[in-house]
Amino acid sequence: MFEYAPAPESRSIVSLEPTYGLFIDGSFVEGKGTFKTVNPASEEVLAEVALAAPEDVDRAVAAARRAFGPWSALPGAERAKYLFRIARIIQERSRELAVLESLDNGKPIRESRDVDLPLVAAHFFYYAGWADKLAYAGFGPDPRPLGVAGQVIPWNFPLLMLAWKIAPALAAGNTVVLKPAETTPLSALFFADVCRQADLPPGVVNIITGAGDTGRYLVEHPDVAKVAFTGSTEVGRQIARSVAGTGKKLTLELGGKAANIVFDDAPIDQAVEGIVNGIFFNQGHVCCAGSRLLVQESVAEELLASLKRRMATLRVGDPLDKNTDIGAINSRAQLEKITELSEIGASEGAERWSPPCELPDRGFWFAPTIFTGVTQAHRIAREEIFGPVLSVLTFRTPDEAIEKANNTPYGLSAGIWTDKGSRILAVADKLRAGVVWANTFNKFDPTSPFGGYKESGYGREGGRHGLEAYLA
Ligand code: TXE
Repeated sequence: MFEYAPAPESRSIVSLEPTYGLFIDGSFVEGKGTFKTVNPASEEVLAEVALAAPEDVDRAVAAARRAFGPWSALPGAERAKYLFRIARIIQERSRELAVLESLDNGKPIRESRDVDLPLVAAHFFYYAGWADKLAYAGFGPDPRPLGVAGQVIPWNFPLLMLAWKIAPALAAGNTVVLKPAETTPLSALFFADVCRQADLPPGVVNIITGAGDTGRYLVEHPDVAKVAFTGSTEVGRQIARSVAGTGKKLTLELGGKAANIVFDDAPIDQAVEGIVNGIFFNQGHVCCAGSRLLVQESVAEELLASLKRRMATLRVGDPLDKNTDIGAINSRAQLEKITELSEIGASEGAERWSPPCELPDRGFWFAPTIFTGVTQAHRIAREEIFGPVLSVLTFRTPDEAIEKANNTPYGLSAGIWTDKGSRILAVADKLRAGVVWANTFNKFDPTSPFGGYKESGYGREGGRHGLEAYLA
């Protein structure tokens, strides 16, 4: 009998150096210190990476400042050429970058290859198309770039978050200093190499690696004109405070606790796929994850039975195996946070269920988990877990669903599953969420603005709105 057993995507496609420097003014340079980045699926050290000290950040910001004059003076069509070139090189190197992303982050190769990388290239193509049209697009008669953008990104979609931030910044004529997260610095450094390959003028993009202190120094730097941050609400608050009164333009994309609402007329099989995608995609390390399932009482039993059957088919394991559905948790710290909140959920009386699954001995892993019998008082219904853990609540009427969905300090995204188009419009209108998906979930496109209300932050990334954040 023929057995289909494809080999894991080879990591040999990625050639890693033992050490990586900071990318400043078009060259890799040493920093004051170093730190290690590990593969979360094996805990092996992938590389040693420079830790940027304040004087390194100063150098990077100074390089970006020098580059700003000539870069912003280029005709938009010329800037577009660089962005198109970057987009094409990303496409050419997409297998290498996808494997790298899965090694450093732990996400399944199927996702990095089929979701992250195509979207990264799409963002550069999309914003390349804008670079020569800014004057005619209603941004005002003379839209101007802001200057040096200081950008700090998280570890859940390292290269995609970089693309969301760098592509519009460059299209609008700004220069950039970007700091990736300390657990996933590698793809940003490979992106620096892409910039060199594209002959991007030195200083237009600078990548500094380091932890929170490096990020804080960057966003507080007086020569940074624009701050863009994606990460925890707590750090977002600190940044908002430090930027207040400085005249810097700020966008924040923070946490979420999205409601995925299933009405009794929804196609159940389709809804189950959407629920699985909503919470288990990228190990649930997704700010807009559908982490609260609100299901109408009359179909709850049927839906949960079907969801459990589907969850039993999910494969947890080697991120480089094309059959893997759920990869490694990005870090020990994140695993501890997920474990702690899951224990709290059980101790507060919710019922925990996971399918039987064997987890590897080494590395950071968490089985797909659902909690039923959750009430709004439970911490797992209120706090962002940022892992493969779903909290299930029920409702009887659409009004109750809306009330529960909005009962959160966050407001990033939501999902609606129903057969009635009129209900989609009526409910979506009342949900206080930046993105509402109907009969689908976690769909992204460079043309669509993305961002939140309330503690999920402010400002929009993507689409035309994403450019406004980088224009005076
Ligand atoms: O986030 P941090 P962490 C949520 C999620 C997760 C929790 C903690 O719930 O469990 O946050 O994750 C840099 N000034 N999200 O600790 O610390 C840091 O180096 C400037 C949701 O990883 O916010 C990294 O590059 N920068 C989120 C980035 O901020 C600072 C994605 C994010 O790290 C800084 C990630 C400071 N004072 C976590 N302190 C989402 N919205 O998708 C840290 N950093």
